[in-house]
Amino acid sequence: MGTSLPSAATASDITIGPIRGSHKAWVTATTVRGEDLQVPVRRIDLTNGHHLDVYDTSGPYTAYGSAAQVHDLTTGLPGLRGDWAHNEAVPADPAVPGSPLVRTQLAWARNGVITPEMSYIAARECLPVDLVRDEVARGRAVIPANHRHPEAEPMVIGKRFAVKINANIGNSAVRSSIADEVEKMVWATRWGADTIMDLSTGRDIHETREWILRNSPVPVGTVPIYQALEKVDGDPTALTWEAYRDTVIEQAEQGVDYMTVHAGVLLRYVPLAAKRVTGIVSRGGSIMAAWCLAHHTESFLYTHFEELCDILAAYDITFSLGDGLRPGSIADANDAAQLAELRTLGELTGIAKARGVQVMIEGPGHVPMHKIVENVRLEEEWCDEAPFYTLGPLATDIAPGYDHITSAIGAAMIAQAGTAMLCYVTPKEHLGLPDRDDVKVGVITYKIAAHSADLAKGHPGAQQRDDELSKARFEFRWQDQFNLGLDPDTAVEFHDETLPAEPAKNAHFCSMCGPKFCSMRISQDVRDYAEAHGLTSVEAIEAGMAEKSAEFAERGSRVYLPVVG
Ligand code: IRN
Ligand code: FE2
Repeated sequence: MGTSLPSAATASDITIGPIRGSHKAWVTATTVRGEDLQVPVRRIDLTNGHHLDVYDTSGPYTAYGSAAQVHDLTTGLPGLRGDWAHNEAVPADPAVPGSPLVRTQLAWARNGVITPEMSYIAARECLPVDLVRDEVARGRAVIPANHRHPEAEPMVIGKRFAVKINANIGNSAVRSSIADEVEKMVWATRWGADTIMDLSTGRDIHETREWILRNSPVPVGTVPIYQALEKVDGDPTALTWEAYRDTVIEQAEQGVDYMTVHAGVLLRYVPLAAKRVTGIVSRGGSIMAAWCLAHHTESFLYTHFEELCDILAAYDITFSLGDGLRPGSIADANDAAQLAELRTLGELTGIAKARGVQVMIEGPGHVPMHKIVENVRLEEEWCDEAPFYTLGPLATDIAPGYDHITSAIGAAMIAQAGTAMLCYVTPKEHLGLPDRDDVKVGVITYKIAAHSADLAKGHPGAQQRDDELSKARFEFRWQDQFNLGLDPDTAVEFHDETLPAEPAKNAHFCSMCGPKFCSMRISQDVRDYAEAHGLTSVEAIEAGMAEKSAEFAERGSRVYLPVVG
C-alpha cells in the first residue's frame, strides 16, 4: 500500500523488546459475524504468581525478542484490518431522507451496525460493545481509522472511555531524519501514546509520513495545511483551496486517520486576536489568519467545508477541528476570539456529522484552573458533545522547562471534566524540539494525567492497577511495585541509586526512612502483633503502646539514652 520506502532505517534503530516485568499477550474478541480478533494487552507478571493485564498501545515492537525479528520496516506492519470484511455503504444519517451513502464508523453506528473495530475496542476497554456503538452513533466518541491504514489497532476517543493521549512527533528543517521519526513513533507508543501526530515540515515530508504510517500500530494524525504551505514555498498568501485539497487527498491516500483543520478561523475573528497578550499562537491558525487578511476573503477551509467533508468521508478520516485561535497565555484564556471560534466549530460539527464524518474538537492551550471546566461545558453545549481534544492546557505560564508539568495539571482537570484526549506537552515546549527523552517524559506525564482522570471518573478497571501497586508496595514486593508502574526502568534506577544490592529488592524497608522508621513496616508489625495476640489493629496499637511505655519507664523515662560501650 502506498509508495515504497527507501531502506535508510534498519530494525536496529528501533527500540524493541518487552517493557520490564511484562510481556505482550493477546485476548480474544469475537465479532458479530463470529470471527476471532486478537486484542493486545501488556501482561504484568507479578512475583506472587498473579498477573495484571493493562491497555497496550505498543504494537508488535514489545513482542519482538531481538532486532532480527522485527518486521521489515520497508514493507511495514502486517495490515491487521486488511482482511476484516468491510461493511457496505449506508446512509450517513438514516434519520434524514436522501442522506449520502458512506462507509464510516459514524454511519455504521447510526445504522445499528457493529463493526469489527467496535468489537476490538470493546475488548480493549473492557466495556460492552453496545456502549461503543451508541457513543459513536451519538457522535460522542470517534474511531479514527482510515480505510487505508489497516496497520492501526482500532481505538476509541470519547468521554465514556479511557482518556487517551496523543504524542506529537515530526521533524523540522533543522534536525531529525526519517529513521529518527519512526523511532520516536515506536518510542512514544511504547510508553503509552494512543495516537501520534506527524507534524513534519521541510523536506521528505511525504516519505517520512509513509514510513510512520506503514509502521505505526496507532492512528496517525496530521495538519495538512503545513504540507500545503510547503508546496507554495512557505508563503501563506499563495495558498489556494486546490493546493490544500490535493494535499488532503495525498495524505488521505497514504492512510492518515485524522486531520487537524483550522476551519473556524474566520476573517471577522482575526481582529479579536489583535489586542491579545500573545496574539495567535496556533501555527495553522496564523497561516489561515494571514491568508484571510491578505485576500480579505473568508477562509477557503470554511467556504469549501462541505467538499472537504466528502473527501474525508470517502476514507473515514476523522476531523480534528483545530483551535486556531486558542489562547497562548493565561491572560488570553476564554476570551472573545477563542469562544467565537468554538461556536463556529460547533456549526461545522453539524455539517460534518450530517455527511457521516466523525468529528472531534481541539481545545486550549493556556488556561488557569478556575477557567478550565467552563471550556468543557461550552464545548459540549456548542459542539453537540463531540469528543474534546485539548493541548494541556497549561495552568500557569511561569515555568518554561517544566511545561509538561504546568500542562499536566490543566490536562488532569480538563480530562476529569470530560475531555476525551490530551495532546502531550514536553519539557521542551516553548524552548525547542523534543528529543527521545523528552518524548518519554511527555508521554509518561500525560499518562499520569489521563489515568488520574480515569480514576476520578470511575472508569471500570482503572483502580485495579493502583490497588495492585499499593499492595505490592505495602508487602515489600519491590519488583512488582516497579513493574506495575508506568515507567519501571526509572523506578528501578531510582531505587538502585541508594540500595543497589539485590537483597534490597526484598527488604522490608526502603532508603527513604531506613530500616527503623518505615511506616509501612511498622503498620505491618502492628497487624502481625494483632494477629498473634488476637486483637484488632486499634487494640494492638493500644496494647503495643502500653508495652512500649512500660519499657520506657523501666529504662528511666529518658528520651536520650546514654551511648553504651
Ligand atoms: C490539540 C489541541 N489543540 C491543539 N492541538 C494540537 O496542536 C493539534 O492536534 C496539533 O498536534 C497541533 C496543531 O498545532 P497548531 O497548528 O494549531 O499550532
Ligand atoms: Fe504555549
